[in-house]
Amino acid sequence: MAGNKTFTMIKPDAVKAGHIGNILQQINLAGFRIAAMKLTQLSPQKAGEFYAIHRERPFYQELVAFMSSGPIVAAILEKDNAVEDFRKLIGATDPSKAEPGTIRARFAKSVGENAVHGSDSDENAHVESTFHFAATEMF
Ligand code: IDP
Ligand code: MG
Repeated sequence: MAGNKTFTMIKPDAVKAGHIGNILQQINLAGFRIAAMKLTQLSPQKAGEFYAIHRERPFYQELVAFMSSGPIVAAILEKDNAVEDFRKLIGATDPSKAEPGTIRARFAKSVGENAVHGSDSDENAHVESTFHFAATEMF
């Protein structure tokens, strides 16, 4: 059975551009409940750990530098079928290929600076949530 939680980050490009409010509104209108949320900044080391799965990819250094370049909004979102439904809501990694109306189509600048993160499995949603939040910060 599909889980009911996913993990997201509003990435530094979208925070800098002033899109926090519009992105959260779109997330809420799509039926997700905010179960945890904070404005924070990843150190290069923490960003490297978070994206360790992409260590061998050519864009890894660029990704780590970007994700630690400014504040992010980290959040846990709750809804039936959360992981899959949220991936649909954000659209393809490359915003030029994302469905019109998706968060990345509306707010992302490029394949690297693509406005939001969304977990790709229930297992990773759990790992990523506990990476960012203590039990006392989840509601
Ligand atoms: P996803 O975020 O849609 O799951 P992944 O393939 O898991 O995409 O890549 C993680 C993140 O790495 C992307 O969201 C994006 O910020 C960055 N990234 C992916 N592909 C590229 C690329 O070709 N150039 C630069 N950055 C990339
Ligand atoms: Mg991914």
